[in-house]
Amino acid sequence: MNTPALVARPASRPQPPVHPAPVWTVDAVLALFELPLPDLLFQAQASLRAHFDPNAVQRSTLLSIKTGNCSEDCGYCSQSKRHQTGLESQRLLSTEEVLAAAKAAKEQGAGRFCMGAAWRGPKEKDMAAVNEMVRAVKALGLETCVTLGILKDGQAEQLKEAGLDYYNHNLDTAPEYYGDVVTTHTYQDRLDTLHGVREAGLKVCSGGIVGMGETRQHRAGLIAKLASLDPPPESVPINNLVPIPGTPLAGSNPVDIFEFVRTIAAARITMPHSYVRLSAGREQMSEAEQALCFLAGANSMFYGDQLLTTSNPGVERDNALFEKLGLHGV
Ligand code: SAM
Ligand code: DTB
Ligand code: SF4
Repeated sequence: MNTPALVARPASRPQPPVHPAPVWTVDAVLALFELPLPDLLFQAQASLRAHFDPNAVQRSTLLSIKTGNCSEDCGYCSQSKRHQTGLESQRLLSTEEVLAAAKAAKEQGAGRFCMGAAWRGPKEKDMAAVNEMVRAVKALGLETCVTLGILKDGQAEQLKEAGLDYYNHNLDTAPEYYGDVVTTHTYQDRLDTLHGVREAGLKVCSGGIVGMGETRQHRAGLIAKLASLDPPPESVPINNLVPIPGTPLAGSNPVDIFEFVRTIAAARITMPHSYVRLSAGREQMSEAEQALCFLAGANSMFYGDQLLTTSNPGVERDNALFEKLGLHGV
């Protein structure tokens, strides 16, 4: 019998997995939405279990580092200066203020700290302060994420250099519905920023909002667009619209919970390697509704009592929910 010779392998660095994006058409995603709910949930669970620990939930804590007085007219947003929402504006926080919040988030168990600014995009003079915040938060051993709006050439590279892990920039809805929600920038502006973020070597966090008066076709269009980014975003936040009095979308009909769950499941199935985040809107959901979202493949959430300008279930409530469901946070 021949004994196989032991061959020394050349030392090689582990390579990041390459997941070429299959092209998801809107019709193919619509077909998922139209499945009977048990079939859809079964597919979503199978996909989750093939790639992730199905009982682990990634937890990110949000902080608004610059609040309100935004030039843009996004119809859902409390922070646009064009909407009378009564929100109090707040200049850019200091690094010390940000660091105190990040330390508290870490102590509570968050794995990632996300800093959001109500800007169309950062001015060059803002970048030094934001870079300093990223460096300081990263040094705590937390993953870092920022959402600053549309980036100009070179800004994503600066953030990468400062130690940023993720850039959040949502497509928010289907391309053909975006103009009904926002008129001060375009869908193409959003895609261009996502492209620049990728080119700079950052991880992408991009998702959208459900419940803005869009149709099922639009929801499928959003998911198809996200899934067809090459590669797809590593993190996909699915927000349920938080209606803000004074915004144009305040009176939107709330979307049926099963339709929201279907959107999560469609994201899970079409982006099997991504974290799908059950994002804004949990405050308005029952525990059973949130549990359905986890069954549909959500494996990430915002953790902490505050989103950007609205509230989120506090850590005690979330810890109790995890205990009841047998989930663990990461
Ligand atoms: N100004 C930056 C931008 O627009 O990209 C970053 C902050 S912006 C508030 C980040 C995201 O929060 C939006 O793209 C949207 O998906 C989400 N969002 C804002 N207001 C919301 C609301 N009322 N309900 C649900 N999601 C909301
Ligand atoms: C995302 O998709 N949702 C977060 C985060 N990315 C920046 C923001 C939710 C905001 C909800 C409304 C508010 O608190 O102002
Ligand atoms: Fe400004 Fe962002 Fe709100 Fe739009 S979503 S108004 S860009 S803060």
